[in-house]
Amino acid sequence: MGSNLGDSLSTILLAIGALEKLSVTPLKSSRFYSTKPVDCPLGSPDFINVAVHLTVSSEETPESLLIKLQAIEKSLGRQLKTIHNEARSLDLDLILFGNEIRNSPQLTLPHPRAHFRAFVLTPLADLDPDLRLTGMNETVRALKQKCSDVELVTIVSNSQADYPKNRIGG
Ligand code: PH2
Ligand code: MG
Ligand code: MG
Repeated sequence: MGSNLGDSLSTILLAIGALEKLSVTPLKSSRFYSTKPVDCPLGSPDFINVAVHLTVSSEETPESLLIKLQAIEKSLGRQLKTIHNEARSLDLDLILFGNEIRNSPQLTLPHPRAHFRAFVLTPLADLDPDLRLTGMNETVRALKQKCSDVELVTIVSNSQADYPKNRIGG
């Protein structure tokens, strides 16, 4: 998830709380990262990026989950966009859903740009460095090491990231 508009830290914490309700096991969160905007309009604010892992109920599909993610985005102030990658209060992207593959206009799984974006791979590697995005040979740790923009991702200070439920990998 990402936010670069408004009180991003509060928004992200509220989003994690909402996502926790969709998970049948305790939600796992990465550390919180401050990241430089990638492919965004000039002068865009920095983002906070976080990755979370949920275990959804057996009836949940990528499509049904996406609808719920979009509802959470909307409830936390996401506006309809007018400019490509303009600043947004909250972006909840599905990176991976088990081994599901999708190529529809609504949804591409795994996320089509996750494997080369440090702002995705760095939090993802917190959750599971040995994870392989479906269809990829390399682990997220290896992909992250190959990222040229990896230096543009910094860990938000512990005081801010110290959300009570913020756990790495468990
Ligand atoms: N999301 C984008 C485009 N660029 N850059 C950063 N640093 N973080 C993001 O979450 C992000 C981005 C499209 O959704
Ligand atoms: Mg996105
Ligand atoms: Mg999105």
